[in-house]
Amino acid sequence: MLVTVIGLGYVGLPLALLARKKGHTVIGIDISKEKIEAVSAGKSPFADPEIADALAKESLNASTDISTMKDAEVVIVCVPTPVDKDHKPDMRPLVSACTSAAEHLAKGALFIVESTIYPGTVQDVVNPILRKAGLEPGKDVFVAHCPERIDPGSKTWPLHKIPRVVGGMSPECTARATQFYRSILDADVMELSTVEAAEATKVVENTFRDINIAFVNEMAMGFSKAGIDVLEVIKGAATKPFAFMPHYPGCGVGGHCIPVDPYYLIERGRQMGFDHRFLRLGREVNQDMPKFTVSLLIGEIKKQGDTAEGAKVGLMGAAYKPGIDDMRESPYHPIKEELEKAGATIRTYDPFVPSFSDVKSADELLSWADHVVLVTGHKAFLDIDPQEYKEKGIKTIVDGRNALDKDALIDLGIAYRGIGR
Ligand code: SAJ
Repeated sequence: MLVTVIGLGYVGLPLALLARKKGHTVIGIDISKEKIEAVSAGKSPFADPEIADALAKESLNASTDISTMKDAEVVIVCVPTPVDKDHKPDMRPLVSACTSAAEHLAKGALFIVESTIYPGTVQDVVNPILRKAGLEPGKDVFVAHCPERIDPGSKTWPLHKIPRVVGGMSPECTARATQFYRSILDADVMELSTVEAAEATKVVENTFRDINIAFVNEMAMGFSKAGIDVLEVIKGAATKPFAFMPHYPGCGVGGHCIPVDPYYLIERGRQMGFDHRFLRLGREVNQDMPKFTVSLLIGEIKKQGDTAEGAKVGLMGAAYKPGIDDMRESPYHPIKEELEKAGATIRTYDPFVPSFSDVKSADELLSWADHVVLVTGHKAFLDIDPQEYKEKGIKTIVDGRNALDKDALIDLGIAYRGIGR
C-alpha cells in the first residue's frame, strides 16, 4: 500500500523502514530538514546501527513537504508528545502534525496515531481536526490508535517482533488498522474494542514501570538507613519464580516515556475529576532520587572532614540510559544542579554525549576529580578496573546505577555508596 509516516524519530523511522521492507511504498515526512537530508542521502539521523545499515542499502524517500502524502492509503503519525516544565502534556506537535495532514488526507485513507496519548485524545483532539478539514472520522477516513512500542537499540526485541494493540473509531477502522499492522509485523496484533482502550494500554504499561521503579527506589532509601543491601534483597526476591518482577533503584528515571507517560494519565484523571494520587506519589519518589544521590555524596565528603564547597566532582555519564546519547529527562540535569547549589565544581564525561562532556576520556575525568558519581551505566564505565580509581586518588564513588564492584572499591579504601547499598 502507499504509506506515509509523519515524524522520522526513534519511532517513525524504524516503522517507515519496516513497512518498506515488507513491501509497502513508503514516504517519510518530517519538519527537520537535516533529518530529511540525512535519510534521503542514506544516512541515519541518530546512533542506531540497524537503521544506518538499512539506509545505507537504500535511502528513504522522504520530504519536508506534507503534500507528498496526498495519495497515501495509510498515514501514521509518530511525533513527540512530551510534557512541559509543569509536567502538563504538550500536544502541540501532535496538533500541528494532524492539522497539516488533514489538509492532504485522501478520502478512504487509514489515519493512525502511534504517539503516546492519554485516553480521549483521538476523540477530543484528533477527530475535531479531521472534521474541520471536512473529513468525518470513521466515514471519510478510518481512524485508529496503535501505541508505539519500541525498545531503542534492543536486539532481543526488534520492531517487527513486538506485539501491538490496536483500537479504532469503529470496527471497520480497527479492522483496517489491524490488517495493516499484521502486514508488517511478525507478532500478535490485538484488536481492542475502543480507541480509548488502546490509548489507555500504552500509558498503563509505562506507568506500571514508573511506579515499580518508585517502589524499589523507596526501598533503597529505607534500606540505606538499615544498612541492608537492596540489590541483594531484590535478587533474593527475584528467586521467586512467580508474582515478582525485579526493578532496580537508581539515581533517577529518565527518557521520553517512563517519566512522562504517568503525567498523561494523571492529567486525564484530573480532567475527569479523579486524582491519581498513587501515580503522583510514584513520580515524586522518582523525582527525589537525584537529590538523594547528591545527599549520599555530601554525607561522605563530610565524613572525610571536608565540605562540598569547592569539591571536585566528576559526573560519569549524562544520557538517561546506557549505550545511547539521549538526554531527555535525564537525572544528570538535577544531579548537576544540586551539586552546583552545594558549591561543588563539576566536570562531566559521557562517551555518547560529547556536547555535555568537559573532558575527552574517563581517564581524564578521574585524574581531575576527587569524587565521582556514576549517572549512566555505560559499558565503558563498567569496564574500568577498580584499581584505577585508587591510582587516580578518587576518594568517594556514588554508584548511581549500582553497576560498579562495591566490594572491590571498599577493599581499596574508597568511600563507596550505592543507591540502597
Ligand atoms: N530505570 C530504573 N530502574 C529500572 C529500569 C529503568 O531506574 O529498573 C530507569 C533507567 O535508568 C532510565 C529510565 O528508568 O533512566 C527509563 O528506562 P527504560 O529501560 O524504561 O528505558 P526507555 O525509556 O527506553 O523505555 C523504553 C520503553 N518503551 C516504550 O515506551 C515504547 C519501555 O516501555 C520499555 O520497557 C523499555 O524501553 C525497556 O524495556 O527497555
